[in-house]
Amino acid sequence: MPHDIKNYIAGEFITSTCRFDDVNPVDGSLVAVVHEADRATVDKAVQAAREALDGPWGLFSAAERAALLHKIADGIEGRFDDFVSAEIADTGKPLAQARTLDIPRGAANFRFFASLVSTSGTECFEMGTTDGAGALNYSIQKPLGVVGVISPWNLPFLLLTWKLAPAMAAGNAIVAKPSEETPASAALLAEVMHDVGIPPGVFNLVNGFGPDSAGEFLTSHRGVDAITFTGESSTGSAIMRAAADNVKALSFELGGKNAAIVFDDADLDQAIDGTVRSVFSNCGQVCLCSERVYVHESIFDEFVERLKDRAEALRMGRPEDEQTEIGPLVSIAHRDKVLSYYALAREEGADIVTGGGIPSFGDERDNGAWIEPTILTGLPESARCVREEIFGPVCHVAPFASEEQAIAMANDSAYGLAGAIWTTNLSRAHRVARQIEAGIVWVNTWYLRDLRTPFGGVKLSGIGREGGIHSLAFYSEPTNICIKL
Ligand code: NAD
Ligand code: 6OD
Repeated sequence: MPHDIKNYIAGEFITSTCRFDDVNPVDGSLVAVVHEADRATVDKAVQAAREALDGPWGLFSAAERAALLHKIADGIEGRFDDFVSAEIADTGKPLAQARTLDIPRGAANFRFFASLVSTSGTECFEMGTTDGAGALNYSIQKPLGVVGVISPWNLPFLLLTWKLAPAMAAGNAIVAKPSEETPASAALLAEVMHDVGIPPGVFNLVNGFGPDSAGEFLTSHRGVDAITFTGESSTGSAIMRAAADNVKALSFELGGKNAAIVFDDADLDQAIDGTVRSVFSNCGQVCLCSERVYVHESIFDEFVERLKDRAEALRMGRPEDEQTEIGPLVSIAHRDKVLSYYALAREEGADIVTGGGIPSFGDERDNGAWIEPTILTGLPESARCVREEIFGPVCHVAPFASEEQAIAMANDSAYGLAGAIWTTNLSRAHRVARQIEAGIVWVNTWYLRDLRTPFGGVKLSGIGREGGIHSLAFYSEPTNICIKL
């Protein structure tokens, strides 16, 4: 019997008459029935958040907020297996990944920002004055107020908590809307928040869709002071328009069409391992995944052959199977989108090195959103498949002749989120990394994360940076106090 996923407002779990299905992409089975928040429900959530700011939460010290954040992390760890099961049921991602990345990172996000807010200070400037007595400037950090958190489906828990934790650490009150595709881990988090005693209204959860639903009601709400959003670039544009009326603060982590560059001096085993990870992890549904792989012409054929062998060896299977390396896409609708790019690649003249279709299992998985890992070659750089984000287990591999050409090809994109460089030449690594137009560049690795570092994108890939002090800076409003001595 599928369970109900409710909204959580002012410390209470709220039902709704309008409901939608949460579907498992492994086999199309029903995971839960989700109560959709209408405009009045979103109004209530924003009101509850505002009242929380005026209540005890507004008076909590950073140390008190940090202590609560640690309790949330304890609560997540205490129900670790429930979170893992919820994330797997919504996304179909392998158990091994949910257990080692998605859920531990959720808890780590709370612990990290708890410790950062407990230890961070503010600025102080002494200045001279004409009377010789001087003046002292110091700044204090206030919360922005009510923060709307809108999150996507690819790493649902990791990306929700990545925004929630610093926003709460900085003293804001939250209205969060998870993706309609993946509401289950957020609903569990509401239970944890409730159980560990987060004051009512500090964390509110509303479920629903984007346009003309909870997403739009929240982003256009005049009682919301800031929106922090992760998702598609086109959704970012829509949210920007909706948020314009009361000039909300915005932090956007958007789409990518990330390049990997493999030089002829790369450790090829390492480069192949890393590229398999950077193309196919989470079935290609990580915003940081490499969808464009540029390989020096002298090693191109060998690289493509070895990448093909590795793609074909990926163990596709049920998420609960410890051996599974790749699961389905998140939904049939998303699979239709990715398949339309596989068809477009053929029309555009690509060579399909491997994949290009959907697997057949002969069991209930044929009702799921499974797709083949796919490698393309032979497309011109102007092809739509090379320019547009596909967000599936697919890359296009192209040869380059010189370092300058590789950099130019990597930068010839409307996006600028992440890049990966594979080389054993240290000077080249530094020289090339700084020329890549992206917010994050990895050298001889991929998706290695230190939570203190700035995270975000340039061009269509986002606005602003989060991570470490950059998150606390976004979620806080500094006030300068100038004392004439
Ligand atoms: P999406 O933009 O379709 O949806 C994200 C969230 O926005 C969902 O909660 C959705 O309901 C909501 N939404 C949709 N339309 C809205 C509207 N008009 N107003 C308010 N809310 C609205 O993205 P997705 O398909 O869930 O996620 C995949 C995309 O996210 C990819 O483009 C990927 O690159 C990007 N992404 C970026 C990062 C990053 O850090 N840069 C991280 C993860 C995913
Ligand atoms: O690891 C993170 O902090 C992060 N924001 C990852 C984003 C992944 C995109 O899909």
